[in-house]
Amino acid sequence: MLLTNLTLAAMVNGYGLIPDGAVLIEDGRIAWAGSRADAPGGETVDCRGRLVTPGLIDCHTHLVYGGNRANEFEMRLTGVPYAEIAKAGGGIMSTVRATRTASEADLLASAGRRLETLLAEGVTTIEIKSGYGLDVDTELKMLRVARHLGKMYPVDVITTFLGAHTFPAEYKDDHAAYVRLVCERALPAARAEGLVDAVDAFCEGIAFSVAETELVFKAAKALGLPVKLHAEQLSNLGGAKLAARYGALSVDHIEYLDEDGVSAIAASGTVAVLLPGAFYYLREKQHPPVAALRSNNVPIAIATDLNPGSSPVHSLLSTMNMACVLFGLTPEEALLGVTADAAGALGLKDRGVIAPGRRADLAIWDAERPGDLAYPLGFNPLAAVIRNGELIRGSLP
Ligand code: DI6
Ligand code: FE
Repeated sequence: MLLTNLTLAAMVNGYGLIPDGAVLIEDGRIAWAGSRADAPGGETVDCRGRLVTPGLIDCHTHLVYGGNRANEFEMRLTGVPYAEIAKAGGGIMSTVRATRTASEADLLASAGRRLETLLAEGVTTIEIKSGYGLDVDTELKMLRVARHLGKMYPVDVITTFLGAHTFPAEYKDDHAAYVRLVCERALPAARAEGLVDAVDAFCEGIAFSVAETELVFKAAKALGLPVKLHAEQLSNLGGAKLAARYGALSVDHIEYLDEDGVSAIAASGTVAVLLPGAFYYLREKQHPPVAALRSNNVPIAIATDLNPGSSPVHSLLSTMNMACVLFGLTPEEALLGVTADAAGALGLKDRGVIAPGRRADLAIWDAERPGDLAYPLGFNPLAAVIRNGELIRGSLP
């Protein structure tokens, strides 16, 4: 299939814009991409001048969970801080209670609805974390649901084990025992069932210390799993530096990351994942060090962080807009952040750009230029999606 008459944003060295472009797809892969004038032959599909980008990648979500935390949204707006709600047994723990009692079918249904809203904006790959179980059975249940979503919906699901999300009530006076449960029981059991693609932790004053996080990383490495980290979201504990030492795929949030931390992740090739939805909902003041990330050539990804507490954001396009308005990213950086650099944050080398040999995961937009994607808020110009070389949404031409 040869797609022609399109504006191509290949996302190679920035937009990699080809105004009158064409893409040849063979066996689910991109066989060729370039100017229409140079296009090889093939069964031609006229895209009527539409914009074509790689399929979008949401590289950080907590999509699977039980319950809802609208009550905490109301509390925060009467002045109760996020960390205080967490300390009082709300926050992550209230979602843990709801997730433990939810059946796999309930979780599948609620997460499926959320997933559909993301797919309607051209998402073809999504990362989903556990972390609302905090016991062996529920962590595995969440990861099974995540894997199941990848079979039910036309999307690739990358799973991340986040047993070290917070300390469950049962272990509030024995943190060391919970860390042992995570490292010695939950993670190996999840791994044995093939449910884990990467391991994450929440390194923060209200969650895991740097030393506790390191134990989780050691357990991950012993099982041959890559790591990533929720780091320096609410304070600067030095989690990103630890993550860099373990060759982390990404460090996420990083509002409080300092120059030293930026140098460390630059040296380790770790992707910086910015989560403007959480910054927006928590009405944070501290901005991530975007200028330092740029000057150190650190790849910047952005993601929804979709979760019921700090980021009930169900739109990657809106997240791109927030990254521009709140963090000062350019629309070009925002699009790289949900394509090429989001692939990097997941350790995926086969997608995120439109180039020969990569997967033919493409989003086709009723837009004239790539800057049109980050510019509006609440407007979805998606026309069609091709995944693995097959049209799975919309119609062409
Ligand atoms: N950081 C986050 O943004 C989410 N988890 C985390 O460690 C928030 C999770 C929640 O509030 O439910
Ligand atoms: Fe998160």
